[in-house]
Amino acid sequence: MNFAPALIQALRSARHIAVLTGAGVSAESGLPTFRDVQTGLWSQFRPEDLATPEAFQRNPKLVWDWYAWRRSLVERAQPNPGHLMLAEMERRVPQFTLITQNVDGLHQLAGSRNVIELHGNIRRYKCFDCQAPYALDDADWEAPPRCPHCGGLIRPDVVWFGESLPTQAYWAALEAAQGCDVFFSIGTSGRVEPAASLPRVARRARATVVTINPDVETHSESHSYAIHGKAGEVLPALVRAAWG
Ligand code: BV8
Ligand code: ZN
Repeated sequence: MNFAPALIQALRSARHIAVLTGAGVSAESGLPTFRDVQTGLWSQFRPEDLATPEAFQRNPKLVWDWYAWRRSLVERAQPNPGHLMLAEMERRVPQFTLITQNVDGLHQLAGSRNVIELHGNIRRYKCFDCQAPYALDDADWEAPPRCPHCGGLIRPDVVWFGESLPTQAYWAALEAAQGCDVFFSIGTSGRVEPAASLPRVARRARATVVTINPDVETHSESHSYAIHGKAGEVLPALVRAAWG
């Protein structure tokens, strides 16, 4: 795999690299992306219909079971070379910000340190009403437990459609997009706002923008590169080409 010399040069001279990842980065860890057809039990639902506060209030058990199923997949998943190479890239540049839409926690498991979780984390739980964090125990698999403080339903600590992003996380992501020299957008279909606008924010701030995705055709224009391929294959080659 070879890369435009100007891109390699931009990486080597970058002071601050920011990366936005989506479900595609975890695909090679065996986790289904949102675009994948929902398998089996969930084939009749769309994520947008399950990942909402209304769906949870209407049918807490259904939404709870969907997250319990996804969490069981996440707990068996291992970081893949794409995750590992992003942790390696962080060690090679003066400043590195990893902004993820994923809720699987695999970037942290791969060793990434500065991780902004825009949409929360499926391994964390909290009370729907008072937001108090809740330590799930195995007995809770069957149905959403009740909050010991207020009796509210316990839910996954993820951001649902129609819910605002954690303010701190979103501002930090905006700041990184505005201040970085190179902005990667890896494994995301770019359909969910406001995360999807971050690459445009970086472009407007004159960063070099790099997209890595099997559904783009490789092309380069000034300060904007698209690389066709899987994150787990492109990132090892790119890190090797830039930093040996
Ligand atoms: C907000 C956590 C407002 C939960 C997620 C109309 C009505 C209501 C709302 C809206 C509306 N129009 C717009 C909105 C806003 C809405 C939105 O954007 N909706 C979409 C559907 C249009 N956004 C929101 O509601 C957000 N909140 O706007 O708040 C507000 C403001 C102020 C005050 C109050 C409220 C909240 C959005 C967060 C939703 N939560 N996740 C959970 O996980 O269960 S979103 C979830 O879907 C993910 O986190 C991610 O963001 C998104 C999925 O996208 P991707 O990660 O890109 O995955 P996808 O499957 O789509 O694509 C995979 C890609 O990988 C593909 O391109 C594929 O080619 C590629 N790929 C595959 N294999 C590989 C690969 N790439 C590399 N390597 C590979 N091997
Ligand atoms: Zn509570």
